[in-house]
Amino acid sequence: MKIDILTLFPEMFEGPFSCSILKRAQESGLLSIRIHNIRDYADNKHHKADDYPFGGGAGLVMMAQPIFDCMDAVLRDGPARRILLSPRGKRLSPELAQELAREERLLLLCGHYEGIDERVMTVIDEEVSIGDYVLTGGELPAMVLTDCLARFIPGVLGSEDSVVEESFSDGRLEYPQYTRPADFRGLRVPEVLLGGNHKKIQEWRSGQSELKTRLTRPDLMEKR
Ligand code: 4HQ
Repeated sequence: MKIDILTLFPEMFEGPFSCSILKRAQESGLLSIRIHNIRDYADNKHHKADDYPFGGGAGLVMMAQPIFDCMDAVLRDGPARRILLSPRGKRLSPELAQELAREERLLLLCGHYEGIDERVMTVIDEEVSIGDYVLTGGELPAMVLTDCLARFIPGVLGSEDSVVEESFSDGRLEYPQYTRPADFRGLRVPEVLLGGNHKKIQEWRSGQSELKTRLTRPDLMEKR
């Protein structure tokens, strides 16, 4: 899968995309991420990509021209599903992430400042939100979306971390996990996990998942 990200702050992506699973996914060719600096496409001499809003008001608005030209350049390589990260979009869910992971190519547009010239919406397919809170820009949401959907690309997770065993896949939270030592400062690992009875262990884990979910996220149980 190919993801092109359009942003005014390309440096923000350096850390999260060059570690751990996202790094490995790119190295193995399962995922290709390209970051594009919108400012590079501004046709004015100071490479200005934002301006005051018509009608007045606080803050700056991202200009249409640099975004259109950046999108044109990126889309010359072929079509992509074009997504704007925005609080007014459809809420990111495991279902949406899985659907997006099946796409050949995505273009993620990150807004900053007070907003984007509304005419950009004519070249956007859909808006996606990562939750009902306001961030300073669409960069973190683009990283969250990329991370979330990468897990659904076949081969990205090692066989040890299975996509089906994790939180939300069946509408329940994960059961508690432990590793060595069995006794840490007097805190003991539940006895059932130390014996080799796999049926008993499965039952315990399932019970814990249910208990935890009922306690902290009863809304998830409703959904099932
Ligand atoms: N933004 N989910 C970009 C968000 C947001 C969200 C606020 C997007 C600022 C400029 N995006 N604008 N929540 O808070 O996606």
